[in-house]
Amino acid sequence: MDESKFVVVANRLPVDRTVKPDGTAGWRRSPGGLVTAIGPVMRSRDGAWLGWAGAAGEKLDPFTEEEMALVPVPLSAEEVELYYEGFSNTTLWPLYHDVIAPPVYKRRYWDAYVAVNRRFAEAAAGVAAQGAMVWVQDYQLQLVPAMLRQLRPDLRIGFFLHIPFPPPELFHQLPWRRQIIEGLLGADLVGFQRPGAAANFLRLARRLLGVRTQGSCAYVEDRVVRAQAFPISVDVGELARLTARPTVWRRAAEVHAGLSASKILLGVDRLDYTKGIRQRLQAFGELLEDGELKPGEAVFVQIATPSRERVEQYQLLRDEIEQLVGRINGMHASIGTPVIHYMHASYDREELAALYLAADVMVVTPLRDGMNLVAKEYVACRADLGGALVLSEFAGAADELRQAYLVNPYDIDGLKRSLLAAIRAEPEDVARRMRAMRRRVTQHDVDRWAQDFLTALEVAPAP
Ligand code: ADQ
Repeated sequence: MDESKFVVVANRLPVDRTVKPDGTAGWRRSPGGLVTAIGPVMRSRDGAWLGWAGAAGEKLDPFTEEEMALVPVPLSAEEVELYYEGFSNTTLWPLYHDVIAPPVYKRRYWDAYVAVNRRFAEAAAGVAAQGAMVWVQDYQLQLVPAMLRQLRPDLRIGFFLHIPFPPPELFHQLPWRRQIIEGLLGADLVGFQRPGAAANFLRLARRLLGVRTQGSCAYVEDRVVRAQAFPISVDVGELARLTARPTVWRRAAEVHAGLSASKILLGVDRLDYTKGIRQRLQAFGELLEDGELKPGEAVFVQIATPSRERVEQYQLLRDEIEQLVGRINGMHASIGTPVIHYMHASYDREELAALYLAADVMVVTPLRDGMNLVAKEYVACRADLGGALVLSEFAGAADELRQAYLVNPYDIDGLKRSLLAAIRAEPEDVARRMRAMRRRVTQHDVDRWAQDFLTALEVAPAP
């Protein structure tokens, strides 16, 4: 494969393996938002994307798919367990999300994280052309910037963290806290979802490493590292095209007609303990119990995508949510009319868009979330100005979507009040709020996010 002037490094490649109707194996673009955001830039800059192809122990040669040069980085089964399920999702994920679940600190996890990060850095060093721009993604690869800089001081290196970055009070728990900050400081530009996260990072660089900082800059030896917020967004154009399709409108009407309640409340999340699914169901259940809501008045549809199913905390969460759904339905449903419809499944974009259109109230209540794209997708789909958004103040999206019904998901009484207010809101009020939120999301879509980040990286002082 030729050397590339633009390289993306992410835990996963942007494609999933499929079996075609004729039985042969192939690849299909992953549904994730990252490829939507970066795909166009990749094609226009002739870029290469490095990542794991998704099957343990498999070694693949570079290949081209969807007009993108893809470079698979292999992971053994043990590395998937220790680096991915272990350090990434049992140590860093809970630590970076307010320790909602207790993080597990195991030296074996850390060793695997270092080894895998080194493999990614070496692979990137091997495909990047002289002076190329390399964009490293997310918490699984925080050591890559410094490792790569050591191998290739000529590169311009950017890093973007998709999840929150914790305050020093929590980050200090991490036995390898210095190494992580050193790893990130290898980049020229470190991007976060919220300004507070960038501030946390700069504070940690000062405290742990004695680095001098001023404004958004950290001075590391003879280099300047900038830390700044670049709030990610959604592909507004794609969602507008989807919701303009008559099939999607018909499906939305069908969903509404099929549910025997005047208002539909909707939750769409990966099944993750950070998403506050329990809190929102509890609030809904209590409204029915108090008699403030009648079963025919509102129905809750909760779609939960299976996620990280080999990690114990996720198995426990699934049991807990399913028990709660069962309990609330057991108390308030009648034959043929459950009060909660719960689906443990992944849906395609068209069905998701139809559900967004059918939902009178979108309920997004994470206990902590880097951004939360579901909230922005809902807003992007509601060109009709219908639909109220209940949004946790602990989601990055709350910085921009100020006209949502903002809630503290830990405050169940407050959550109940906001749900009721959203259910009973006057259409003019709903439209006024939605119009303002749409203005924001339309002007700051995912394309703008990628452009803003890459422009900032381009103007970073040359290495
Ligand atoms: P996630 O934690 O995965 O992302 P989110 O931002 O909500 O959370 O993105 C989820 C995506 O998956 C959305 O595009 C949504 O439509 C889709 N999705 C969810 N449930 C689905 C289902 N049942 N079927 C089909 N699709 C479904 C991480 C961070 C976030 C940050 C993003 C992007 O945790 O805070 O916003 O990265 O940076």
